[in-house]
Amino acid sequence: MDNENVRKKVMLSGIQPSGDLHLGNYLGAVKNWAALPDEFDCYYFMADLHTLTVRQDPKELRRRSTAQLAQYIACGLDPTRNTLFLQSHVHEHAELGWILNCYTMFGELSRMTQFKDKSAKNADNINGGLFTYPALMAADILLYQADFVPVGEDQKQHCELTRDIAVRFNNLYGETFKVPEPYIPKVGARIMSLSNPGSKMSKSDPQGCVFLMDKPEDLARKFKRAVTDSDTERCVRFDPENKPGVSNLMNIYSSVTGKDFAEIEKEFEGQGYGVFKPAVGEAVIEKLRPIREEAERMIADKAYLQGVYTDGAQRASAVARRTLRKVYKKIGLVEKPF
Ligand code: ATP
Ligand code: LTN
Repeated sequence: MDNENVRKKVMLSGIQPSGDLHLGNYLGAVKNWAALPDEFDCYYFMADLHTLTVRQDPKELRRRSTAQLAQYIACGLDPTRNTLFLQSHVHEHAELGWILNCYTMFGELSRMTQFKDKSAKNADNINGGLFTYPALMAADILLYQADFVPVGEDQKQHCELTRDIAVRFNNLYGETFKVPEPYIPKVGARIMSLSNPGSKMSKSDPQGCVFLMDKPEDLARKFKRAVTDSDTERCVRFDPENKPGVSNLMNIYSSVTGKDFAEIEKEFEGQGYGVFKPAVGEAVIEKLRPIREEAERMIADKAYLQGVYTDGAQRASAVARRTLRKVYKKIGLVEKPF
């Protein structure tokens, strides 16, 4: 099976550089991606075109796009073993995105819950891109003939639509696209907000969110202030239903130390939250320290990052170009002679 000629299955995912990466992105996504290149041919990108569906500060978007690349690498995505690139650098995404818009139904797009949520949050800017976003996401995936798409729960609906678009196109024009499957990693960490354990950790809630680039003193403060539960028991026990705050902290502690819940309960037996919370903070600080330091070094080395994203875009483009050419031909566009 080690035969070089056997095509590895393709894995592809992206994160929007609409905020800095946080512990949820790391434990729920990027950390798991780092283990995959032995088995899969992996493509990971900064979904900068998607980010434009919500108004951005141009300077911040530019900063975050390359900072996110640095963080991907610092989290363990080796650029020699994974194809890492900026979505906007591979123009085939926008081109196939347009084509697939013409194979995606208004009714389908209207049913997307993310569109409904984001429209409610950005009532003054419900633009066309926000509505047709899933067609661009389908293009991202189908260009690389991806077998698997690692995503969280909230993106499953978009993955389903991608499959429907691929099948529709294949039925009309013959086998063109690989029909991808969502890939839910075995260790699926769902990290909740430190300030509100009822909702997932998200960049839109900075108080309850642990950013990978947070300074140790900020991390310590966030964990000290983490909301725990108002039950009278006040012991460290895993019980997501009745003790969501403590259980979330245990989940975080377990993910960064590798200890299981029974070990953690034993370790903190007889001790209150006043000991447990700073201990979780300390473990996270130590886990994130080398990641932050390495990312900072790379962010200061613009030439290095530029080399990585140039190489990544060239490799990605070579694959994307092949699919796009096939699509153009199938739908009746005249082949470009140059
Ligand atoms: P938003 O605030 O816009 O909802 P987000 O911070 O939740 O964004 P996404 O860009 O939607 O982050 O997520 C990128 C990836 O990180 C996805 O694969 C998602 O499943 C994962 N992820 C995001 N938040 C968490 C979380 N709290 N726990 C586990 N995984 C997460
Ligand atoms: N929609 C995703 C980001 C994203 C993506 C993709 C994920 C854009 N294109 C292709 C997987 C595959 C999000 O908002 N998290």
